[in-house]
Amino acid sequence: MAVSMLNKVVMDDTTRTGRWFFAIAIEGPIAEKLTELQTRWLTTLRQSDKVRPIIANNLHLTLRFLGPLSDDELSHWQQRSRKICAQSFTLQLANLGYFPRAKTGWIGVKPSTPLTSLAAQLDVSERWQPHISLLRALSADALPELPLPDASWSVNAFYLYHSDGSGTPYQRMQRITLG
Ligand code: 2AM
Repeated sequence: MAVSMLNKVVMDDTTRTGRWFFAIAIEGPIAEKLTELQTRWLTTLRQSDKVRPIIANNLHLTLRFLGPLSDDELSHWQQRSRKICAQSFTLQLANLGYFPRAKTGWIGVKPSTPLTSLAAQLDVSERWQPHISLLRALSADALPELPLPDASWSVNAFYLYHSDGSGTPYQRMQRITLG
């Protein structure tokens, strides 16, 4: 099993495969609201059996996708994350959206300068669009008109995640606390 210690992640056979990414975890009341929204969204679909809701434990907002990493690359990103300089900030849920190529339905967040600045410190691409994925394998002609949760929450940390690609809960390997 991979080991997550204070600020040290040790690669093992599990983590030499799979993907790594930095993300903000979505938990507690916000995760509950989004699970309800997933359920409401599913009821609007004709072929809901093919659609895969993201499990509550995996709800997150990706800051920077890293993909598979070598030991040296992991060490590089851990060093980078230790140098992040950012204060806690508030995020607010916004609109629904859809990525046709990824066949993913998501909910966005209201524009946030602290969020953009945090992502910039992780060298996100210009095309980065902050979102929380909710439904995979979704074929959407149009987005449903659903009552959206009016929710805001405080972001005090983000995580270095590892995914083995199987859809089981992502592992949080390192917590990076914001000031
Ligand atoms: P998402 O943020 O849109 O949900 C782990 O695979 C996470 O990294 C997923 O949540 C995924 O999408 C995000 N991600 C971003 N870019 C990716 C890519 N090119 N390939 C796979 N996952 C990617």
